[in-house]
Amino acid sequence: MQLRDTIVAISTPHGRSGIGVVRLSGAESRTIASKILHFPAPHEWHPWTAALADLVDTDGNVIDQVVVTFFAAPRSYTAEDLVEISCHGSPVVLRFCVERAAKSGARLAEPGEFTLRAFLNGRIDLPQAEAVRDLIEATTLYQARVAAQQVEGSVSRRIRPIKEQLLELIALLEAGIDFAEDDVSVAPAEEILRRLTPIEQALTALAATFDYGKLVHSGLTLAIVGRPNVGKSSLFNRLLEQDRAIVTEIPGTTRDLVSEVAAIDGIPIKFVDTAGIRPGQDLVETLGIERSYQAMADADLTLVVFDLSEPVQAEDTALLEHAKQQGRYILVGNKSDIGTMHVEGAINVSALSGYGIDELRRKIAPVAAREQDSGFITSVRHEQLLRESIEALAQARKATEFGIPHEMLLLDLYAALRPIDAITGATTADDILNRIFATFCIGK
Ligand SMILES: Nc1nc2c(ncn2[C@@H]2O[C@H](COP(=O)(O)OP(=O)(O)OP(=O)(O)O)[C@@H](O)[C@H]2O)c(=O)[nH]1
Ligand SMILES: [Mg+2]
Repeated sequence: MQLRDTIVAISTPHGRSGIGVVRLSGAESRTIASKILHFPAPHEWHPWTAALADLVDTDGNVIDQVVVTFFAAPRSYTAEDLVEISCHGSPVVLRFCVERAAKSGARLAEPGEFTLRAFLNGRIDLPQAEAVRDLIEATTLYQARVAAQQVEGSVSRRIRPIKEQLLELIALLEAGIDFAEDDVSVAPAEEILRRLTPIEQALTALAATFDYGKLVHSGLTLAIVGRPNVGKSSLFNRLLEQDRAIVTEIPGTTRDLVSEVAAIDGIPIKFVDTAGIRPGQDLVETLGIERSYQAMADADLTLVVFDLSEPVQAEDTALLEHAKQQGRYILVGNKSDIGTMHVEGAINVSALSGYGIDELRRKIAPVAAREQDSGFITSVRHEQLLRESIEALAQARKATEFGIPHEMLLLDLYAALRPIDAITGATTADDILNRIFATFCIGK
């Protein structure tokens, strides 16, 4: 990839629309734009000002009337000279505009290259670039808000002071080694441990925010299971607030998995309604039951539904045991409007009347956690790097406790620093950069 080239791409989605934007970035942006546009009067490129122009073909025929905006370096998205041409949103016009720009000296942009340039030019760091992608891909407003905070630099703001402490410790030990003859006292083990502890704690706390961050970023899959007729499909419909699954009083109504995505408090949740589980039925139902078990295995969270209007049965408890082994589950006692049974640990609801549903929703999406400060991490990449760093610090702790020479200890500390740098992009290898920006689309 040549980063000196001026690049061009359509930055709006495919298809027809009111307007479509072609973006040019690089030193030649204005020159190239001038070749494909006709301005009504001799044109001065005033930055951050919109101007009207005609997009013309090589014979001077007008193809479209466009609005052109020039963003002067470094105050542009890429921190380079950048020209945005807003055409009418016709795919043929947009493609024509890009082709003309390409023939006039621009290169077609690679996926994510606009954002990559912003990063390489130092306008944003890596977590911010990744957050731009998340912002564009957000499916709920809450996800967008979290991504927007990260675009503002919320992740780096939390990491910076931790890195600072680590650098200070490294400097302390380096000084001890470099100036061993010059009477600079070598740091005693207690001093090193005293400085290591807060670094380890801060990184561990940050890594732990991923539990919640993952939920925000990817949402979760939720399976609703239980015996036939306990009201799974009714609960499913109630949680979705739509009549999606068939409900009847006949046990064995649901035969196959039914799934639908809805957001609870901004977290996208894929609800899966399943066939009621009971032994020895016809072939179709047996196959459906197999799928129910599979859905439970695939889910991040399972709602195990009991019917409060009937005594708990052996099948109920067997299913609950199964769910416990699979991971996170919530026990739900349904039909509380007519039921009198008490089930230990269950949230009582009525899918029919809506009673208890809000409480259940709050249990599904742990809103309480969101009130924590905004600097949580949502990226698997960040989590893995934090874990690497924490491991290296644990090594450093051991080395200190065993009185291992500081040269060796420093190796561990550098090993802890590298992943932190990789998060913010201070020292990131090209292959990692390529991997990150390849997940962008062209034009971003
Ligand atoms: N009174 C009362 N009836 C309910 C409630 N929830 C469901 N029902 C009734 O229970 C019957 C079974 O409901 P479904 O939602 O089809 O039950 P299911 O668990 O999906 O059943 P299968 O798909 O056969 O496994 C229907 O007649 C519902 O109207 C509730 O909270 N209260
Ligand atoms: Mg059903």
